[in-house]
Amino acid sequence: MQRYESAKEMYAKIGIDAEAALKMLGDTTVSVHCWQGDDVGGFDNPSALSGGIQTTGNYPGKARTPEELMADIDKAFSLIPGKKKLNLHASYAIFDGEKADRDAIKPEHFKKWVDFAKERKIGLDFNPTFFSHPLVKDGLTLSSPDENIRRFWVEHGKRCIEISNYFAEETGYPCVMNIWIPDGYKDIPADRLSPRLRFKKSLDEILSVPYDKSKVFVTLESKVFGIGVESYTVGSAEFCLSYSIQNGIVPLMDNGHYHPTELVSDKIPSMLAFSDKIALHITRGVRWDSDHVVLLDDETKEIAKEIVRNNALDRVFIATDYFDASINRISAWVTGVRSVQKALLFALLQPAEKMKKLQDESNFTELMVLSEEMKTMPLGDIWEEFLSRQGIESSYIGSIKEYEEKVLVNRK
Ligand code: RNT
Ligand code: ZN
Repeated sequence: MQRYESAKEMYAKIGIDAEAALKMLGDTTVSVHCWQGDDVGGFDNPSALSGGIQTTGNYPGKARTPEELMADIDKAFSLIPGKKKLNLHASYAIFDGEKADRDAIKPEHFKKWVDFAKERKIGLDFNPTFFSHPLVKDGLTLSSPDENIRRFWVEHGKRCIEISNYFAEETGYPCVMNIWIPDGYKDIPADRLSPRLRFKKSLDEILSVPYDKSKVFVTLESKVFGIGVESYTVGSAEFCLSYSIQNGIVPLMDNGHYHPTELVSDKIPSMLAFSDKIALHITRGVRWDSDHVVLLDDETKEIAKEIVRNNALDRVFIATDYFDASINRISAWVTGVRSVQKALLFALLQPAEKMKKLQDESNFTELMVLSEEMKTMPLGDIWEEFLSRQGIESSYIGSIKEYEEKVLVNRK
């Protein structure tokens, strides 16, 4: 308390209202991906993870059933402050009786997730799963030249829009439905345009399903390459941005999806100039799209700054997307989501207006000095206050170890 009061005063001296920052952070929702809990496994079929993404590591305690995954999410959520949503993939359908293939999944296969969300008063986001399935033919789904394959996946997309609508109706929270396809080629293709035109046609067909656009936000995620898909990706940045803008859906950027020197933080304001809403998958790529756990690092802070200083907290759908199987998975969730929130708090505690003014006055000397001074301000004390007001302990390793010993180690 004392530390908070003194930190608050320090911020007040440079014109920053820490209370207002805490309020804004408390009102910001982070959509937490369910797939950290089981290494992107899902429950709908035994196919290995495909699509050019990979989890590495074999830390004990991976969730094997919906019940285990739900328990783990509860554990993680109890250690994560602030507003949360749960982000599901279609592959997490729960079949009680007969299984339905991806082109035939229905809302009822997600009823248990809806019950889970309702009990916890949280919203649900959704993702069609265009990977880890035998009908991914030659690495292609919505862009496949095989009409049967393409149609199967279009049908999957349509079913997912219906499920997203159901999520929004039932939970009372809007649902963000993200389309990402792994389609691409390992080596230099002979034809780069036709697959993209087929993808475009498939998206048009999926989006022809009627849905409530005030409740379901369809996003389209771009990428530069995946493992085994090094030379060409159908859903490139230019393709996805252009399609989104032209068709009134929401562009989504994952900060692991570009060349290592390209920064999503710099892309955010460009997208905000053209799109009312944008969406993010916050991750940490180490040399490639490795999906390491998000940390409070420079790019995460820079992403947060671009959201906050452009007054865009209500225009950006913030989600996490990473999967590390080499460490305790609950800890991975907590560390990653808390890092996003800390970065947002860091951004909320910046004298943004003053800094903009310095830039406009070409006073780059003072801008640099002030930016550096901000880095050693007592952010941690404000963060601790955020946690303590919600009754969440700052240090979570003890709680996670206890859960590991009691629950996770028994999963053999
Ligand atoms: C893959 C994309 C995609 C997936 C999830 C599981 O590179 O980032 O968002 O990680 O859909
Ligand atoms: Zn992603």
